[in-house]
Amino acid sequence: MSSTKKGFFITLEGGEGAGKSTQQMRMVEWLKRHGKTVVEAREPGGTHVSEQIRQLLLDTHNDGLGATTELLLMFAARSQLLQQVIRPALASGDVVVCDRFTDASYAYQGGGRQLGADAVETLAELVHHDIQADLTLLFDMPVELGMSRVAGRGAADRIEVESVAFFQRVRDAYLERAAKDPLRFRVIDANRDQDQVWEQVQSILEAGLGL
Ligand code: Z5A
Repeated sequence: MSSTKKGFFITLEGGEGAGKSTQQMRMVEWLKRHGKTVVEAREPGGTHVSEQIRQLLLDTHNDGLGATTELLLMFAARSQLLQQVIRPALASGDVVVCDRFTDASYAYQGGGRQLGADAVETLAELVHHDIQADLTLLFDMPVELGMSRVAGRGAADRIEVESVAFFQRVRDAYLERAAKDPLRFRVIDANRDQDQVWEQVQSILEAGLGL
């Protein structure tokens, strides 16, 4: 944890349909019951400006958006979220729970779009050299299974329409990052029922926060 903050920063990562939002709801409720002040966020999004950038990013009409433009927009949304939400909350000692953060840029833009890790690292250094997640839960499952979970929920957005090969690169990039930083990452087998996944999440939180 950086010396400039007192709070605790938890991020949730994984492919689509991995169950992040489902587990985030349980986490937040559980943390509050344990007396924590919790600030929730999601990426891209979480502020007025960042939600507008999210719309740009996910709109299927923007099919000509270049990979580098996409990466820059992810970091523009992130920079605003850090300024308005994450930095103040951590400075106040809160627990911040964020559905995706910079690891998603390494996975989707670095891996999926094949921009590579160096481009992402350069922007991460610029935007939040002083802030890193304290704990990252990576919800991992086979790509096709995740896609089948979300298949019935309406029109796919601009990123969801990507190929299985794209999402396989995303998964590989996530697992590679997790292997390089085992102290921060916990890889969770997301291909189990919600209660089994939650049981593991809960024990990770207990250990991570000393509860
Ligand atoms: N993106 C990026 O490219 N670069 C970046 O830097 C960042 C993001 C920050 C954001 O979309 C997109 O932006 C995302 C990555 C990209 N694109 N994709 N693809 P989002 O936030 O709207 O989408 P998402 O993060 O992929 O969310 P999701 O698809 O909703 O997945 P989820 O939150 O992990 O899953 P869920 O909503 O909790 O569950 C999905 C369904 O499965 C739902 O019906 C649940 O009831 C069900 N579910 C959940 N858990 C289970 C279990 N255990 N068993 C069975 N069914 C389950």
